[in-house]
Amino acid sequence: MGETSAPVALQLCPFSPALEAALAARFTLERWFERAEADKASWLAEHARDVRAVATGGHIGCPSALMEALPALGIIAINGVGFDKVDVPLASARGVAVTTTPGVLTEDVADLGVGLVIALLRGLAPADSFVRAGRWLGGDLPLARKVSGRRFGILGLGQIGHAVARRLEPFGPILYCDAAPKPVDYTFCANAEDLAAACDVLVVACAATPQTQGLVGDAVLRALGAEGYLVNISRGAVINEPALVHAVEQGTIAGAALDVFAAEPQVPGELIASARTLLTPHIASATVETRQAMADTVIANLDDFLAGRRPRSALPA
Ligand code: 8YV
Repeated sequence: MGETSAPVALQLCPFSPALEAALAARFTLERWFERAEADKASWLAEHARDVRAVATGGHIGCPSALMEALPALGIIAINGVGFDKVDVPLASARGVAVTTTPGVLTEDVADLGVGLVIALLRGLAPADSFVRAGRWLGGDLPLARKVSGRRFGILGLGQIGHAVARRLEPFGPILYCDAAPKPVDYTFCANAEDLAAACDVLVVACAATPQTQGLVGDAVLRALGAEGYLVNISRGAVINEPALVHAVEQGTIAGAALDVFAAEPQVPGELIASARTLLTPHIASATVETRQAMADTVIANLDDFLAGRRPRSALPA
């Protein structure tokens, strides 16, 4: 593909070297996230009509104003499964396909969910710090809490929630909440509050939608209670963060393990300061193997688009 004839793609966030190389082999790539804010309008004035594709992360999506500024845009290829940061109806109305990477990251996200459950209750992060700081020489670490035998509540029994549930089955009973009961042997709870009241560890695995925005707020945290733990591998938006800050500061829940945050990479100082929290920087799909599989899916979708086919994992219009 000749450099001058390659269609233009906007890259909205950093990707793995392999994905960046594959994108660069197909497109004239504009590294939008590196362009100074002050330069963006003039760049668009000159190049907007040449942009055919946007490549982005699930956590970034595509601002609607940017979508609307790109008259020849044909595809928004998300390197992830979350599409909460893209106005899909707007994209459809503009004839823009929105693609994700379904299936390939389910196992990793579920693995991390279970890892966070165990790490939170068993205090793995403080235990590691304890040894490294030489404090073992001065005595034993305070006791942690048992994982086996707990009741696990899965908020959102989609593909990822299901994979978390399957992994947690050997540890204890599984309860879940979703829009409607599913054909599974787990205990259905009609709403998030009932689920939180009935479980010991609440794992948030639902998509971020207008319906789930702030779903885990004061009432759900109160229902989870002072012996209850919260794990979030979904989106920060599903949790009312000020309510969570209050709950961990007051000890009205026992602890929280969080991979996602409302305004990430900004993390509230109170959550960082708390001994009740375990914090990870949105790493649920961040393994070499899965990021390669995600990259392959992104590229397959873009190749479909460039060949004039409907991209294989386009969201329903
Ligand atoms: C990624 C994600 O961290 O799939 C998603 O929606 O949030 C994650 O897998 C992100 O999309 C990487 O670009």
